[in-house]
Parts: sequence; structure tokens; C-alpha cells
Amino acid sequence: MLIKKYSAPTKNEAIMKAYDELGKDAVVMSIRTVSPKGIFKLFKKPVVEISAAVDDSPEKKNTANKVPVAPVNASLTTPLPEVKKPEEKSEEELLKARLKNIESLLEKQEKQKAEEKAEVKSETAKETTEEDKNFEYLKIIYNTLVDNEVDEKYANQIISEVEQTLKKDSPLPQILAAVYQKIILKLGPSRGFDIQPGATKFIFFIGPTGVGKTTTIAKLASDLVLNKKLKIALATSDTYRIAAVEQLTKYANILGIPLRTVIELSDMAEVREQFQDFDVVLVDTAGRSHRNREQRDDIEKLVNSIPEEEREIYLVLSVTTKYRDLLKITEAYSEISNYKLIFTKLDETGTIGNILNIRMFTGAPLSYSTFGQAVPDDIAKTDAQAITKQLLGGSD
Ligand SMILES: Nc1nc2c(ncn2[C@@H]2O[C@H](COP(=O)(O)OP(=O)(O)OP(=O)(O)O)[C@@H](O)[C@H]2O)c(=O)[nH]1
Ligand SMILES: [Mg+2]
Repeated sequence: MLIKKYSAPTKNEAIMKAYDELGKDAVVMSIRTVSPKGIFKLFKKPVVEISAAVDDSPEKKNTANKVPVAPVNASLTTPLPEVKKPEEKSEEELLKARLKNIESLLEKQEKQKAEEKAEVKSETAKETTEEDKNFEYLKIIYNTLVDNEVDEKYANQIISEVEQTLKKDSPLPQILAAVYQKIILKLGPSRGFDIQPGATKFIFFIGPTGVGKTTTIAKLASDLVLNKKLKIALATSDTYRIAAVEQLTKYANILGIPLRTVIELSDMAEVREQFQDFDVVLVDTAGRSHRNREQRDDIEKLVNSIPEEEREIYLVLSVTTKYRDLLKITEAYSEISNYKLIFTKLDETGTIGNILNIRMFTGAPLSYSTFGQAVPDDIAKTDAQAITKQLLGGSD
């Protein structure tokens, strides 16, 4: 098997490069956007880097009967041209095809390794054991996870936990299924709003600047008002910037719901009284620098002005933020208890290892994900299965 990397300004151009060089049987293994580094980064555009693989063994054309049997029946490889038209298939089908892709690649690689080993067998006298085989499969799965920016520490943990449960001669589909299950378990169930009739719930949205807190509130408020038919109010402590209040006022007017500004902490008592007949009060906050201790304290005081059983807290993070910064941000908010995670901007990157990383680092449950600027459509409960397939399939 031949694996090569290609870079180009867009995904399709990178895929076309691979197609030109490797031929139409090539399959895409991973797609990632690489941001420029160094002092000239302002002048450079990000590039899309893909890795593509093709089976270049001589008897390739006759392998149909020799390749180990894969589960179910879908074709083992997705030819490159299909990648350009994802809209033709349902998302579920695409994800299944990607999972099949890795199976196919692993099988091919395994076959090639077996052939290489057979050649040198007389020299080395070292037999391939079944444990070696498991190890080789797991190594490739590990590499796929790391390519998708899963922290090596967590990729290692997942792989070694799976390794302990495997029998010596585990077939590949079983190994993949075990890793898949393990990641789903690590991601855990997505937890959304817990709204009790007859009690007012205050729902706070906190997090760094520009991640999409206000837009996310507008999306969720629309759903609560229009679909769930609940009595909703908005409040915002982001009163320093006129534009911020205007942004939320616009959404409040469209939905026909009240908006209160919270200028001082003491205003919260009034807000509580004013909205005591409402089901939910969604509270927007100003984007805060996690480096500023004082700003963080303000948020903590605001949140703590409502008793724990009457509130929910959502930490809003963009999946495009660098992992190292996400670690610092979540560390900074560690004193705020029981928050849930909302990840935004999934449309901006195909590399979503950070979701798994931050989920494992904080232990906080996942809740909602957003994947575009459109209010109210671009939001859904976080789909652990789709995330896992993407992490294992390496595509967006
Ligand atoms: N591509 C993409 N853009 C998004 C998404 N969610 C929000 N945005 C955009 O991100 C920008 C910032 O969104 P806001 O909702 O104002 O972010 P915020 O966290 O409230 O920002 P501050 O109040 O300044 O801290 C806007 O241009 C949004 O349209 C998303 O899921 N995908
Ligand atoms: Mg905002």
C-alpha cells in the first residue's frame, strides 16, 4: 500500500492532486486544515492537507477472494470522485463508507505486511504472532486518532484499554468495533436542558470571546419557543458593548420574548422575581479572557447568584480553538461546578479530536454542537456516534 500526503488551498484540489498521481482507486484517509505557522502566517492562507492511499501490490486486481471477509456488504473502498459529492449520499451512509475505508486499508496493509514477512521469513525465522497482528491494527487506528488531533495520551489510553479486552486472534472488524464502542463510552451521553414544569430554570452560557455564545442562545431560544412552546426570557450581563445588547435585542424581538440587562450583580435578584413565572431564562455573558482572574470571578459570582438546583451552566467552546488554549480555558473555569460542554463551529474543521480531548480532560458532559451561523437551524444535540465515526474515518 502506498500512502502519500497532498496539500492544496481547498479539499477538492488536494483530492484532485491525489487522484492525478495515485489514480482513481485511491482512497482518502484523512483531511485536515493546516494553519500557517511562523512570523509570516498573516500573509499565508491555511492549506488543506489530505493523506490518500492506494493499494499498489502487483496482484491487486485478483485480490477479491483473498481479502479477509469484512462485515456487512458495503463496498470496501470509496473512490475519490465520490468524496466530491457528499450530498448524493446520506450522512449515515457516508460515515459507514468511511468506516469501511479504514477496514479496507487495514486489511490491505496487513496483507502486504504478511507478504513482506513471508519473503524474509527464512532469514529471520521470526513468526508473526496473533498478538503482533492485533498490535499492528491498533497502531494504525491509533495513528488515525492522532491524525484527527486526539491527544496522544487519550489515544493511548483508549487503545490500551481496548487491547486488554481483545483475544489473541481478534478479527479486524471486532477490533474496530471495540475501539468504536470504547470512544462512544468515553464521549458519554449528550445532556441537554433539564427543564421542570412549574420551576424557573436559569441557563448560563459562559466562555471565551467570539465562540458563538449569543448565536447559540438565539438558536436554542428559537427551539424552546417555537417547538417546545415554553415561556422563555433572555437576560444578558454583556452590557459593556452596545452591539452585544443590540444583537440579543434583535433575537428577543423576532421571538417576541423579553430581554433584561444585568448591569450589576444585585440586578439578578430583580431578574429572578420578574421572570418567576417563566420556564427558562437564558443568560448571555460577555466573552471573557480566561487569563483575567477578575473577569472570571465576575462570571462565578453571577452564576452563584442563582441556587444550584435552579440553574444550568454551559461552557461554550469553539472546536477550532487550539488544544493547548482549550486546556487553559477549561482549567480557568474549573472552579465553576457542573457545567456542560457546547462545541461550536464544527463546520469550520474536519478535525474534531478536541471534542474527545476536552470531554476526557474535564469529565463534563457533552450537550449541543453547532455547525454554522444560521439561526435557528445550525444546532443539534451532540452526536457521539457521528463524532466517533469521523474520528476513526478521518474525513469531514
Ligand atoms: N462557522 C460558524 N460560525 C459561527 C457558529 N456559531 C457562531 N458563529 C459565528 O461566530 C461569530 C461570533 O458569534 P457570537 O455569537 O457573537 O459569539 P459570542 O461568543 O457571543 O461572542 P462575544 O459575545 O463577543 O464573546 C459570529 O459571526 C457568528 O455568526 C458556528 O457554529 N459556525
Ligand atoms: Mg456574545
